[in-house]
Amino acid sequence: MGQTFAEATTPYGCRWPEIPRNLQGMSLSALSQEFDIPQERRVVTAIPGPKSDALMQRRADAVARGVGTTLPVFIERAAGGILVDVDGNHLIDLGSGIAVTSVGNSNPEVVSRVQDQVALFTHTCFMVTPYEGYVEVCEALNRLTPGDHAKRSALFNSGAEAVENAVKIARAYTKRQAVVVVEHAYHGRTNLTMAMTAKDMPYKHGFGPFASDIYRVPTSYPFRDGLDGAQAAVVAITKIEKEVGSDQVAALVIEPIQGEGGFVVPAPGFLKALSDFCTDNGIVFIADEIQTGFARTGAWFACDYEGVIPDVITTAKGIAGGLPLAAVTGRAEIMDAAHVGGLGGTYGGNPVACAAAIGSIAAMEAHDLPSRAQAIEALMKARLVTMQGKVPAIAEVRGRGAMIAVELVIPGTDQPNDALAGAVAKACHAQGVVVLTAGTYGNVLRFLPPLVISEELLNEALDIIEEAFIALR
Ligand code: PLZ
Repeated sequence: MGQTFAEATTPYGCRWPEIPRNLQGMSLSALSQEFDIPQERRVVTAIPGPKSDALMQRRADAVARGVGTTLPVFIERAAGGILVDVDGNHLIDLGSGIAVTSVGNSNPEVVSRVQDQVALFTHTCFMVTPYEGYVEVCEALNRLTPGDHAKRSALFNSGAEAVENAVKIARAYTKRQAVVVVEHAYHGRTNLTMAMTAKDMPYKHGFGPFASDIYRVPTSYPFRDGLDGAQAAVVAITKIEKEVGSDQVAALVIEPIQGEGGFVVPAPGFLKALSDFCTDNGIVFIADEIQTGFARTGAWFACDYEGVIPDVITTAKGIAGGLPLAAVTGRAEIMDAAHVGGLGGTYGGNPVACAAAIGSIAAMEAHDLPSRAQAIEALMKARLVTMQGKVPAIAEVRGRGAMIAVELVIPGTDQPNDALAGAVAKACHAQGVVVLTAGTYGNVLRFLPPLVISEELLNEALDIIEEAFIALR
C-alpha cells in the first residue's frame, strides 16, 4: 500500500496521498471481491420494472409529493457499487446516495461494527450519559482534518444541522452576526441553510422568509467568469468590504468544490486568498466539506489541495458509510466559545452512527481510498475528454477524484443545456446506470461513484453514458 497519509505531505505541509501513476497497478477490482452481491450490471425488466411501478403508486398515496425522486426504482439490496432493485435489476451506482457510500454500500467494516453496536445499546443521548464511540469519532476528525493545531469536534445528524452549528459557533466566538456565502452555494434545506443556499427552485421557492444577515458574493467559476483565482478573490473581497463590512462578518462559509452547484472547482489561489482575508479580518473561515470530504476528491479533504487550513470544517455524508452522522470540527478556541449546553441534540452522534463512522474511516485508511479516488479521476477524465471530442455539447470536464462532472451547453454557445443533461441521465437510468444532475442551470451531469467501484463496472457505466451522448447529442 506504500506510504501512509500521516507520512506524506503536500508542498504546503498538508497530508497528501500518493498519486497512482499507473492504473493497472491500482487494482480497482480487488475490493469488489469483498461484497456479497456480484459486482455486475444486470437488466432483467424495463427500468422501472412492474414491482417498482406498483411501489411508486403506493408512494404517491402515502408520501408527501415535496420529497422528489430521481429514479422511480425501489431498492431491495445493495453492496459495493451495485444497487439491486425489487424487480431483480442490478444497477451501477454512480451516485453513492449523493456522495455518501464512498466505502461501498453495506461495506463489511461498517456492517459488522453497526451490528455489534446495535446489540450492545442503541441510544443513551450523549448529553445525558456519554459513550466512547462519540469521543473516538471526534478524535479521528481532529486527526484527519487539515492542520495540526488543537481541535475539537461536535457531532450532529445531518449536513444542514452541522452548517447551522458551525454558524452558531462562529457567531459565539466572534460576537458578530453577518455570514458570507457565495453564488451557486448549497448548504441545506433548514431555514438558516436555505438562506445560505443559492438556488431558488426547488430548494427555497415559496419557503421564505429566510434567516437574516446572510450575504452572497460572487465565487470563482472559471468556465463562466474567465477570471483567475486572484481576480475572482478581489471581486468577492471587495464586495464583502464595501457592502457588508469586514468587521461585521462572523464567518465566510464555502464549499471548496461546489456540489449541488455543479462541481465547480475554483481557480487556483481563490480559496487561499479568501482564507487569508478571513484570517486578517478576524472572520471564521468555514469549509463546508459535507460533499467533498472523506477521501471523495482524492485527498482526505478538498482543502488539502489548496494549501488552505480552515478554521472550522463541516462534514457528513461519506463519514459514516450511509448512517446519518455529521460533524463540526475546528480550532479548539473557536469550538469552545459556545457555552456549556449551547450545542447538542437528542440524537447527535448516535452510537450506531458512530460505530459506522469508525468502520468507514477504518476502511478508508486500510484500502487507501484517497488514492483510489485519484485512480477513478484518471480513468473518468480520460474517457470523458474523449467523449467531449465527439459531443460538442460537452463544454467542460471537471472535478477531482471521484467527484467528476461534465457541463453541457447548446453547441457553439455558452447557453446551459439542461434538456440534454436530463435526457442523458434518463437514458442512463433506463440502461441501469444511476447518474445525477446538478448545477444552478441544471446542465451538469455529475458522477459520484463509490470509491471501491471496480474498473470494469466504471468502464461499463462510461460505455453506457457515451452511447447515450452519441444518441442524443
Ligand atoms: N452542504 C455541501 O452537499 C447535501 C442535498 C440533496 P444534508 N447535499 C445533498 C438534497 O436535494 O437535499 C449538502 C451538501 C453540502 C450541506 C448539505 C446538507 O446536508 O445532510 O442533506 O442536510
